[in-house]
Amino acid sequence: MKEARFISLEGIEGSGKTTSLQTINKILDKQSIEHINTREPGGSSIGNELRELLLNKKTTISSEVELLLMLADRKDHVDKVIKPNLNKGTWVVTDRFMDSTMAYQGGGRGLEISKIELIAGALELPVPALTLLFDLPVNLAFQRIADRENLDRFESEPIDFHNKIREAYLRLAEKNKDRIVIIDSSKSLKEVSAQVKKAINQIL
Ligand code: Z5A
Repeated sequence: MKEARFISLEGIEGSGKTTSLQTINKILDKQSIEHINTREPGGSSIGNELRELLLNKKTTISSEVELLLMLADRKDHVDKVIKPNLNKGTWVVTDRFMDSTMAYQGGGRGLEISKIELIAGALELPVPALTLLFDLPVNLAFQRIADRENLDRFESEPIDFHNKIREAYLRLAEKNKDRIVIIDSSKSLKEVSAQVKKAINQIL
């Protein structure tokens, strides 16, 4: 049995993570690799309740409380879903993980990165073997999701917030070249799928 791998998908809103999950699933299925798809926030049962709270536009919380709720969601997700699956040999592909917190609560909300690292450091979180960062200009991502109704608490933030998040992601990629692969998500679906295949094949 191949050692189970932990893969995370990251990027700004509408960057194409969910779309590329299908490509990844096909590659893993072809190799008969057992895997699960999960997401944050909301990957565990209490996580679903936290997700509702975090995405609800009526929720008014400070950036610090938002950070703590994201980390609470992550700890429960890791303990109940991610670690048990990796331990039994099942690969885990998660739509968002720790880099989202660094980019959104750090880059977007402006919380100090060292403080985020200090709190998260106490939680014994696994580090993904591979992170695919779906990168594209914010205006293109927003054009792609323009027909969405009822924007959530993050989607309703101004464009500048999302630009800061994109920049924070690119800084993370620069610092973690061993793990983060940038996917140029501004390209066609076919071209994006080819980039994803290349990255996944490298860890097979
Ligand atoms: N958040 C946080 O602040 N801190 C944290 O620690 C964590 C999360 C874990 C969760 O939102 C929010 O929580 C998120 C950050 C915050 N909010 N924001 N902003 P979510 O899970 O509801 O939303 P999301 O993760 O951003 O998903 P999304 O908006 O659905 O985006 P996506 O999955 O990356 O994109 P997609 O649905 O695959 O694609 C979007 C559209 O583009 C779709 O119509 C596709 O058909 C189309 N598409 C995709 N690729 C292409 C290409 N290549 N060409 C043309 N069209 C394309």
